[in-house]
Amino acid sequence: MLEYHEMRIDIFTLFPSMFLSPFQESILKRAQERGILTLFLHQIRDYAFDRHQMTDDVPYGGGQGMVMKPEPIFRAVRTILGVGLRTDAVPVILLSPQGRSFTQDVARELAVKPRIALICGHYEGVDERVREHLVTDEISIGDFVLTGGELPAMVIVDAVARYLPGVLGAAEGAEQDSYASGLLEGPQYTRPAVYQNMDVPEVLRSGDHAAIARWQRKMALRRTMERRPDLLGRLEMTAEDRQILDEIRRDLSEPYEC
Ligand code: 9D3
Repeated sequence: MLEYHEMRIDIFTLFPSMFLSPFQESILKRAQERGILTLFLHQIRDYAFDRHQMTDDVPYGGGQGMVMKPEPIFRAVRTILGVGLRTDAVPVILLSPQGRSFTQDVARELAVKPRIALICGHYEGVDERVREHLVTDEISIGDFVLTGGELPAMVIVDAVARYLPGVLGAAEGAEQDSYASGLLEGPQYTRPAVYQNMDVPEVLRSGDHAAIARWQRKMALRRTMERRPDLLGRLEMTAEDRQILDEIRRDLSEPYEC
C-alpha cells in the first residue's frame, strides 16, 4: 500500500539563491519532479515597502549588529500563508540559535504536515515580535554559530523530504527504521575483495547469512560503544545483543586483538 502524501514548504529568506543548487540536485530534485514535495522561495526584501527596502535596523537599547525588522517578515508570511493565518494550521518555524534542537524525531514530526513555513534569520537576529506573534516553533540545528538560518533550513528540508512516502526507494525506507533503532552503522565494503593488500573481512564473503548478520550487528554495537556510548543507554537490547556486547568487551581487553 503506497500513499503519496505531498508536502509544501515555503521558505522566507533574504538570500533565496543560496537554495538553488541544493534543491535542484539528487533526491530533492526527484521529489519535486514527482510532485511529492513543492518548495517555494520568498524574498523577504520584496515585502519591505520603504524607499530603500530596508529589512534590518539598529537594536533598541543599543548593542552591536543589526536586527531584522518585523514588518517585511509579517507581510511576507501573511501574504503567502493568507491574512487570517490560523497559527495551528501551518507551522511557522523560525530557524534560530535559541530554538529547540533539530533531531530525527523532529524531522518525522514535520514530515506528516501537509505544509510548513520556514523563516531564515540573518544578522544578529529578528525582532522579538516576530517570535511572539507570527512564529509557532523555533528550531536550531545544533550548538555552533552560523551566519544565518539558510543552511539550517536546507538541512531541515533534506531531512524531512526523506520521510515523504515515495521519495526514497523501499529498501532505503526500511533502512530509516533501523536508524531509528539508534545504532551507528558498522563498516561497509564493496569490490574489490583485496585492494593494495587491504582485504574485506572473510565473514562477509562466506555466504553464511546468519554469521554475516551477527558480525554486522557486532560491529555496529562496537562502533556505537566506542563513539556514541550515550546511544547505547537508550537502545532496546535483545539477549543476543548483550551476549555480543560481552564478546566486544572481551575482544577489547585482549592485547593485539582487533
Ligand atoms: C550574539 C549572539 N549570537 C548567538 C550566538 C547571535 C547570533 C548568531 C548567529 C544570531 C544569529 C546567528 C545566525 N544563526 C542562525 O540564524 C541559526 C543557527 C545557528 O547559528 N546555529 C545552529 N542552528 C541555527 S538555526 C539558525
